[in-house]
Formats: sequence, C-alpha cells, structure tokens
Amino acid sequence: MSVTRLLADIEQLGRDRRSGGYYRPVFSAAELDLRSWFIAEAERRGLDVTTDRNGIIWAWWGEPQAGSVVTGSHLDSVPGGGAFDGPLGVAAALQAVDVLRERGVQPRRSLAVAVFPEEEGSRFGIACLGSRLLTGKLSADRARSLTDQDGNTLADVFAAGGLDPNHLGRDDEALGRIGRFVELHIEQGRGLIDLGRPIAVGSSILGHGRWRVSVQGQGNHAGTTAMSDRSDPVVAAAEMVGAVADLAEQIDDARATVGRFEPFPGGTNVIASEVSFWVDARHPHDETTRALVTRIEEACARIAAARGCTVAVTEESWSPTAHFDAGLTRELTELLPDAPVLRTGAGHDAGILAEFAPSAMLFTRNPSGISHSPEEYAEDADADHSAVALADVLEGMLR
Ligand code: HGY
Ligand code: MN
Ligand code: MN
Ligand code: MN
Repeated sequence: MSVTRLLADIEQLGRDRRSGGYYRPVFSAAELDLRSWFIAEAERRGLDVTTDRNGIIWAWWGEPQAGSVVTGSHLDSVPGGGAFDGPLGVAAALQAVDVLRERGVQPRRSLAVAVFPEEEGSRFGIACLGSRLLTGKLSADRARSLTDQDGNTLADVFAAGGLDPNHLGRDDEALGRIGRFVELHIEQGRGLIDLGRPIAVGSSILGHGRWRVSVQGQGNHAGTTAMSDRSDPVVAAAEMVGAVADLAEQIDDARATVGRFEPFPGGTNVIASEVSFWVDARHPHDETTRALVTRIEEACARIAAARGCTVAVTEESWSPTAHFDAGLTRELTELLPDAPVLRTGAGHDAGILAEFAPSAMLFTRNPSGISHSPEEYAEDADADHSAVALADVLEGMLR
C-alpha cells in the first residue's frame, strides 16, 4: 500500500478548520485515532504491537531484542501543522515493511516501527518528550509536573491515555533493543528544491532550545489609567519580541522565534497584569545560541526596567546540536548515491536517540519549502520513492 494511500486514510484526523492544517496534540482525540490507525495498519502486517510505559508504540517484525533495527517518527503535530511532518515517516515505514515482504526479505535481526509521542512538544512544551523520557533526558518527575494550556497535568493526560504516570521514565530495556535508528521525515526547508533532488541523507540537527519570558506589570482599567501611570507588560513584551528578532538578525545562521504570546488576563479593555511569551532559539554552534539568549535576557531586563515592569526568563528545554552516526550516514549515502547530505534546523526524535544508538535520517523533498504550516507537502512520487529508499536502507541493515 503506497504512502499516499496510507496518508489519505488519516487526512481528516485532527483537521483544524481555522488554519486549514492539523492540530494533533498528544492523547487528544485526533492523536488517539491516529494511534489506533497505526496499530491497525501494523497488525494488518502481522507486526506485534505494544505501547510502552512512556507512550511509545513499537510494532515488531521479529522478537524484541538487543541490536534490532528501528525506524519510525511521530503522529502528533504543531497547531496549524501540515499533513506530512511526522506521519510521512510513519507511513513510509509501513510501506517499507510491505516492500521488504514483497522482496521476500527474511530479516536476520528484528525490525521495529516506532511512533514517539509529543515530538512537537505542542501540548506540554517539551519537544521529543517520548524519546527524552525513554532515554532519561527528561526525568519522570519533571514530566509529571508539566501541564498543558488548559491546566491538565501530564500525569492525568497520560493516565487517560491508558498509561501509569508513576511508571514513566528511562527504559533501559527498550533503549537496549535499538541497535540502529533511521527516521524518514519531510524536509522542512528548501534544500532539496534548490538541489532538484527527491531525497537527502541527514547529517546533523541544529542545537535548539525554548525559553519562557514572563513579564509582570500592573493590571488596570483601559479607560481610567493615564498613559503616564502605566506599567503595561504587553508594551514591554512587544518591545522585547522586537529585540529578540533584532538580536538574532545580527548573528549569521541564528534563528529566534516567538510563536506563542499570551497576555493575562486578556481583556480588550484591560491593561494586562502579566504576559508570557516563548523564545525558540537555534544555531549550529551551541555556544552561539547560549550567547544569543544571554543578549536577549539583557535586553529584556533593560526594557522591563524602562517600562516599570519585572521580567523572568526560564529555560524550558534544550537540545544540543546532534550529529548523526558517521558510519551509518556513510552507509546511507553509498546506498543512495544521488542523495545529497543536508543538515536540518528542525528537531527530531532521531536527534535525541543519536546520543544512545547509531541514528540517521532521510528527508523527502517538500516543494513548498514550508513546514509547520498546511502548505507543507510531498509529491506522491517523491513520497513513494523515499519509502522504497527507506526499504533499501532497512534491507541492508536486516540482512
Ligand atoms: O520544532 C522542531 O524543530 C520540530 O519540528 N519538532
Ligand atoms: Mn517532525
Ligand atoms: Mn515539526
Ligand atoms: Mn521528528
């Protein structure tokens, strides 16, 4: 069954009418439907499916054992996300199993297709939550303390999803089974368009982190408070957001984004008492990202003082620059000689796993060059071609 056909089966799940894209936060009704879809497709292929203590779904061809080959990606999305970020890698893995079966491949080691929860961090704020729990990069206690924007705790949400929140955390047994990990993902930039190629091999992931900026001011009445009497945290925060962009623009290859900005209490005729906004900062060199964030903190302090407000900047998550396994990457480029080697500015579970098992990535051309948006897409031919390329890669590892 082709990738296109597989993705067509889920194209209505989690549609977000307002954005025209998708919103599939972890353990939402949409993501639970996607989990059911994946489990049904995996079982249809005779794979043995289990969901582990951290909510990762493993679909096994062969006994779960050390040194297995693992592929897969995620099914959750950002708000207003596209149809391919995550699901393409999962659907391609399912099609790769079909291709290997059609070729009569008898694996000499086990293969698992894995689906990692909360890769986007859209619900609880920490990207790659599932792979961080699996590897211990995120403690179970910290995870349990997280809440979503409606105040639901991760513990309650995971319990509602059928997991025991007291059982979250590093899973050496599951981790020990990963001999090699390969994630196929839609490209989230223009590399393959500019090179005119359908597939790339990944080299590295830019280090990236998320910082919460909380600005406190004086809530008051919009009509009875003279401008000279205000400590308006929205005005201060707006200047800070401008400073974030200005500072990032001064550093080659740096990226800093404010995509979430929340005044409280949020009334039209109310001067806010506080504003929270989040900075996503990235750069190929981790020390440069850190230096940029320091400059942002200094600018925020200066602006807050000038506006009669106070400000606090707290790091919420950090992923150092991840380099994929050189030997595995070389193997992929030898198998796929036409595929260029590209770094990516987007985070992936493969970036977390790279520290624990030889990991690599394949990227599929995205003619829009846009991602985290409904405009993201892959041509059917490129999607199917990359699933066959994934099958070629897996066959080499399974023989
Ligand atoms: O945000 C990222 O880089 C990834 O898409 N989670
Ligand atoms: Mn993704
Ligand atoms: Mn993404
Ligand atoms: Mn990913």
